[in-house]
Amino acid sequence: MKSFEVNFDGLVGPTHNYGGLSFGNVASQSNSQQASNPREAALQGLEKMKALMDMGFVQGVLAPQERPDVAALRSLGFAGTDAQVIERAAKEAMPLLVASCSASSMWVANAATVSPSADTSDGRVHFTAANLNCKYHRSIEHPTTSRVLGAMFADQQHFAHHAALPAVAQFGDEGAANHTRFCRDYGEAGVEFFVFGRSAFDSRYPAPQKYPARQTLEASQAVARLHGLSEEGVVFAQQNPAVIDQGVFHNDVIAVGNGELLFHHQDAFLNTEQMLAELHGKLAARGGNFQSISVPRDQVAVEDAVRSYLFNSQLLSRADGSMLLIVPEECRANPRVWQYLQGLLAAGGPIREVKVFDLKQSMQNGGGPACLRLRVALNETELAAVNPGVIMTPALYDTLTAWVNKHYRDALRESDLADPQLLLECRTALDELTQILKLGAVYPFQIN
Ligand code: SUG
Repeated sequence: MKSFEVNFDGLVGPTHNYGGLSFGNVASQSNSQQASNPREAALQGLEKMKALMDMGFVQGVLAPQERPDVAALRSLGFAGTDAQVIERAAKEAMPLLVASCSASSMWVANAATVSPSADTSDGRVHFTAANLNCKYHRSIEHPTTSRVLGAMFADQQHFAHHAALPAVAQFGDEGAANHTRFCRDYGEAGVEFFVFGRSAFDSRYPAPQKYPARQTLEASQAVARLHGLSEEGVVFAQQNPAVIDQGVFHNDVIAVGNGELLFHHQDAFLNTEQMLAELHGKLAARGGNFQSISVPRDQVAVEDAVRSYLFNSQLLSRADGSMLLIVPEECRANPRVWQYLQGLLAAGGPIREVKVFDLKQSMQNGGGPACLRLRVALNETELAAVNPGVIMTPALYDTLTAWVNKHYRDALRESDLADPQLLLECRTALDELTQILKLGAVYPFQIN
């Protein structure tokens, strides 16, 4: 049976703004308080989705969330009508209003961890929503994420959904941003690669000193258990704490994997040789030939990787077996990174083409091409069981583009977040979106 890796991209929500909310994420911190352009952000994302669809990849779309999250503000003690809740939060606790307005659910690599059916004990595709417990503004995403994923992958014969792990730091889970999968073919059993930043319970693992390690070993192990993965089908590895302290807040800022290939920075991991040997051995036992490309620090420094998001790229397999790398414009703007990429192409390895996309609106908050997509490997039967409303088509692209142009503002500053009109605009837009994507009622304002 044929199988595919489907990329579901997060549609940027109407409140996209630069809140400076993510300590440890250099771009988020340095662009704090700048005016954002939500319309441009959403259109840039849609352009990427369309381009991949036009290249023949199966492309999906994942809906944004209701923001401002009035229910979250109510749970923090702000009361009254919705407009009063927003007004009081703006007056008494602006940082909480900003957090409740974040469009951060666009970075759907953090929505969930996904294990394809070929890897799981019950032969279903498993999803665990990420608790995103390290940052308040992200920790409020998972209930709606679960409802949206449930509406997209509703068929229980093929899809199994797990609630987010306990919302405590010991089980900090950032979803697919710290997970990748190696396989010979998407439909065959593979090796799932979980990368953690620290251990919550075992002090033998070092931890970063300056910035938080968001993903714990214990969270990764729990997800692997929930998904029914076998010992032979998993490898756990630790991220180098020194690179977390340089702004590598997720592993997908320093490494990307696809098929049999891991593309990573020399300094990405601890115990790299041992880890590569384990990946090689386990994939070989599944009939695969693991390969890695290590980018040397004397060609691309960690700082350049963090600025350019070279590794936050999408590594895609084309029909002829060669690979394509989707990178953000910032890679072309960085002479060392761009030179490295030219050399990589000239070397004639598995990566044969580099395509550049303008994702500046998202990049300024630390979200590159890979952050914006959730990969779901599906066989033909499973793909047929996905809600067809969320699969990108030329008609859906046109409809979503018109929808963005109709509902989105082209400038948003912190002071605009207190405007009660913004809440109404967002709800009107999202109500229409659930009809376009045929999701049913998934947002708190539609349910309560
Ligand atoms: O969690 N930025 C996100 C970026 C997530 C990127 N995702 C992956 N690497 N997969 C984060 O730090 C910034 C929001 C603000 O500051 O307004 C933010 O949440």
